[in-house]
Amino acid sequence: MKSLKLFGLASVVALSALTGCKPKGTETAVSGDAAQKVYVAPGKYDEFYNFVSGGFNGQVNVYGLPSGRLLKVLPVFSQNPENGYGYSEETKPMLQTSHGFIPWDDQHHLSLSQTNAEVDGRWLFANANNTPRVARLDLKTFKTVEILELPNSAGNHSSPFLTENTEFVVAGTRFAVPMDDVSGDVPIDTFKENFKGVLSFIGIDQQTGDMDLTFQIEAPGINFDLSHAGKGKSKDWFFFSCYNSEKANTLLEVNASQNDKDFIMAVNWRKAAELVKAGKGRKVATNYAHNKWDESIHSATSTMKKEVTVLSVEDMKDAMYMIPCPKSPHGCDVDPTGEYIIGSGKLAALIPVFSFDKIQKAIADKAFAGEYDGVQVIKYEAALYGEVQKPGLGPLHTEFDGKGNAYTSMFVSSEVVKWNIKDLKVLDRTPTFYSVGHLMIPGGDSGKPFGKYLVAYNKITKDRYLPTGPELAQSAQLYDISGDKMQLLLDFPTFGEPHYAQALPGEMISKNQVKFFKIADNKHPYATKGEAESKVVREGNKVHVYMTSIRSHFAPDNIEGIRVGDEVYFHVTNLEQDWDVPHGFAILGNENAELLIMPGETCTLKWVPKKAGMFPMYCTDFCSALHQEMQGYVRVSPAGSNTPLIYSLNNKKDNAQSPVKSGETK
Ligand code: K7E
Ligand code: CUA
Repeated sequence: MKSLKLFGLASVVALSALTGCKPKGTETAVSGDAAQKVYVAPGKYDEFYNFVSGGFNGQVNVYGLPSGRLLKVLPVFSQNPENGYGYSEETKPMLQTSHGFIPWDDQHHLSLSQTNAEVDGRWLFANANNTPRVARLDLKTFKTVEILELPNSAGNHSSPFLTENTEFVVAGTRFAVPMDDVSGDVPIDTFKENFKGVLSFIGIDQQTGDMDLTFQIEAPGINFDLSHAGKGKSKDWFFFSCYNSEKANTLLEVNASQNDKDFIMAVNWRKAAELVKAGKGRKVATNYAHNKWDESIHSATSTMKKEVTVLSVEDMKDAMYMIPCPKSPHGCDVDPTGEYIIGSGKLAALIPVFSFDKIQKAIADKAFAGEYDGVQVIKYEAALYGEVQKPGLGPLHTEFDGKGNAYTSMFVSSEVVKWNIKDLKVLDRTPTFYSVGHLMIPGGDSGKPFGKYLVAYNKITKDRYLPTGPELAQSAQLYDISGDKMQLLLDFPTFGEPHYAQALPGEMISKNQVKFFKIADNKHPYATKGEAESKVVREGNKVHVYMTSIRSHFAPDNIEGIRVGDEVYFHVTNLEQDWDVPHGFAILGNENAELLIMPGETCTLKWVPKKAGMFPMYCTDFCSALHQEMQGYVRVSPAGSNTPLIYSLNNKKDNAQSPVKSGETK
């Protein structure tokens, strides 16, 4: 009731700001209109997929817009018991790093692949903030298919942002840290000498999407916060927001807020790539994981890489510039034309808009105001197109509607502000509930936004939902931006904490979905392509169970002769060849998670029984009317016992078709 009332109130506030009239009886009219706009009738599809960062949940979450319905949680950087990601033997290598197996991360930003600055629906890139990594998801299967660790980095925040033809994905380190080829075991107060801010440039194979850490740039030891690539005329450039130009290493809230201006750093990535091709840069010894999913074997492999090419400030002297930007900038956004670069200073009372043409002219005219650690600093006025005056308090992020308007989130004043890019006039403002962080318009950071909706991802929900203990629901809010005035349509809860998001029209990817994996193409080394092939093989204390699942039984479903201390690998192949018929697999006492095996796929659960006894196993996914019958037993005998290894399906004495079989011993 409370939230209903508040929703009504919010609408009234918005409406009265619009019309200036006294709110009376408008509540139902406004919410009725809004309800219709977000209503997606049962059985109908949403118009957009909305991919939302999972924040400290570490995953990516898929919602439908405009309904706000949760469609799926996509495991990326965290183990996911729902489908065994990070628990099954096949997926464990995806979470390998130079620090070992890392089961969690903090996921902030997403980028959809682009062709000619337009969203193309092939891949989705995601960053891991804590242990620096970039992931690629394949939008045909909605699976994480690649994770690349980033050396010489810590806090991979300014990531992943990509060029207009997905040539490069960029990743800037938030924390300046000592390089990997020198000792990091140095006094913290040697920050200014020893700490570097490294930018990573990940080359993308245009056909396969495979990532490769092509090179890095060893930049000054500043904090890189966010980034966007140019597009159109500015397509060869990346722009990074930088804070802590003071290079403080303690009490940053005070010490990194001293300078009136920090920087946007402009980097010509095409020139940098040419320098690397021409042999520039030093080889830095390091260690980083490159994890790849191979769908033909339904398995991931992890490879440790040992070296990276690093360009210096000196190498980059004609290809990297600083632009002063007030004050502790967070978001760094480029408009659809590629001409305007917007820096959102968290502590600034205005929003500076820089002109790409003016930046180029300033470089040609050498309109520099000095150097910052060897990087030329362009004069503020020489790069500035203009300032949006009195936009609100605490600007964070800006998106675009493709009609010449920009929308900036205001964290402190809890509002979205719409302004015109040409004349920099504020056109509209609407409250968010509360403390908006990122905002997103479908395609809103590409050259061709789809417009129509804007979603605000908020940091605080306070009184918007039924309370849920000390931590309240995380939340997004959907606005209609098709008219002159923004209209709040819907609140919907999200996984916490939401940061950036991307969205694209449903039909761009729905038609390309993989429905099942062909069993004939399954090259998993432990695949069992028919029940007749199912078997149990002992190799010392390792036992491999070649198991199949089909509605509604496992083969085999009775196993004896397992001993305490064995390592048992259940390699379960789902024989179904139909859309949306996964089977699950779980066994009493297993310490990892279930498996959820897609049709045609093989997944492996490792199980080490700790005591003798009877261990039931079952299918966890309600797959048919006889799903509850999809179960079996594993008998475990004490270590050293000589219970024979036998396995069976339907082992009745009168059934000659399926006799009890002896397991092989190798
Ligand atoms: Cu939440 Cu992009 Cu990590 Cu701003 S960041 S809000
Ligand atoms: Cu298979 Cu339930």
